[in-house]
Amino acid sequence: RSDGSSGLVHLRPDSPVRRKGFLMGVATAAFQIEGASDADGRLPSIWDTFCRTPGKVLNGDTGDVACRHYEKWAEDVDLIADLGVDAYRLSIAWPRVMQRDGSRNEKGLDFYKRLLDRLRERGVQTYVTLYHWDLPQHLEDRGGWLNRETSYRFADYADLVSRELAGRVTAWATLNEPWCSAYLGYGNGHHAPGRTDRRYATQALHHLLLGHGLALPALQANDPQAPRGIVANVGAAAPARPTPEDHDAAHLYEVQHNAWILDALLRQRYPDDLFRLWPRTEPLVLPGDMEVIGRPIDYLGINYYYRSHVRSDGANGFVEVRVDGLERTQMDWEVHPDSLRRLLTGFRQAYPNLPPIYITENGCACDDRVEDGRVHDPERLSYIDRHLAAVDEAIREGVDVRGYFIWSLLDNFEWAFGYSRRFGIVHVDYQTQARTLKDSALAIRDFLASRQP
Ligand code: PNW
Repeated sequence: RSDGSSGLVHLRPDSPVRRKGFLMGVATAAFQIEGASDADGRLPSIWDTFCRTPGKVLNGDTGDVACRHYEKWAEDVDLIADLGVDAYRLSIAWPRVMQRDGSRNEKGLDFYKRLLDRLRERGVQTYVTLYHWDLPQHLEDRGGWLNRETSYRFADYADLVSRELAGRVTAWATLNEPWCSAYLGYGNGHHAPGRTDRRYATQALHHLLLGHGLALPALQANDPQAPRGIVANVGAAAPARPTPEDHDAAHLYEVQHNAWILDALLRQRYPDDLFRLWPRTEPLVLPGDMEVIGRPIDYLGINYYYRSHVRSDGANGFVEVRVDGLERTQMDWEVHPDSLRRLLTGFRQAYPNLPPIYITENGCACDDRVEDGRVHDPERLSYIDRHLAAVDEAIREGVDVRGYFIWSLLDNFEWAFGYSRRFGIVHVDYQTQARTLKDSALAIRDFLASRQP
């Protein structure tokens, strides 16, 4: 094999995941790779502001340059196509394509038109996310996701983009990981805009989901051929001790991460347990909101990375605890593929109307070894292999999983960790901007080339 490894050894030889009909892709997001943060009329986003706030992002890193994808897009498309993947998941930067007054920014839109056209020429399907966390700063200045107005502005943005890019996109996703936007952005402040109040988190989440629901009819009207969905991060928790209290804590963790979003989308309600956990944080829900949020979607994107351990906080909540002796990635996240299988089968049982699922992100940051022009990352290939095997098991247990995207194509700006954590299957030398396929990418390329119909 070109990477010297034995390839995907955990994924069963007869798995449907090894067949051509199962969609295999790589993923990125605009702010994390594009750079060119003030080119061609791009407006500042909340992440530009956050990066400039001392102490928020490791080493004071910013998205100003990132992977220079705004210039190197054609080379990057070739990289994607040469890997042999079926699909590329990318996001559109809202502040690049829409001006303050809501009108279009033609130069920003042209960038995405060129990019999508080139991907199509090279035979790569495109999964386009409208919002991967880069809210225009001028909207944050008016309250951001705490302001219901932002939901309507998001629907306007979705309308504009889907009108402009109709016919060029394989599938749309409205939001990436609204839990992270709400909880990390407005709850604990680890992400932009860095606000810290639990009441803010429930309110922000409600407005994010409302924006999602409001955007769906515009996507349908402007680009009826392309399926529409949303991408949710899901969390798994195990009790730290085998006590009823800690079991309940683990349950609450999963309510807070998963049911909060999925119940709203698929049952048109927020889970009661959420307000047991967070009393007096009910969002302001107006009549009709839950029906808008629960409008039908064509697919659900799931992002999964790790399992947590939690114990009861002695009151009504939970606290995360670090358990020693577990396999962990460079993010200190536990590697636990079976949790992905368990969550997927659990969702199938809990939600009779669960739409088809795509794993829209999975991957890891690890200590890559650069040596003689090669980049050795055996942990990454093993991580991907074992998670694909878990997806295979979920499919055998009856879950309709149609595809899997590796996070990420390139090493990139890893949010609060800046450039210190590398998730790419392709190494980026930030001095020269040279791209080098890591061993994992070589193995995945071999795997993709070997697939049978
Ligand atoms: C996701 N957490 O973020 C994002 O969609 C990507 O942009 C990101 O690069 C990737 O996962 C890796 O982190 C997350 O703290 C950020 O649980 C934080 C968490 C989960 C997902």
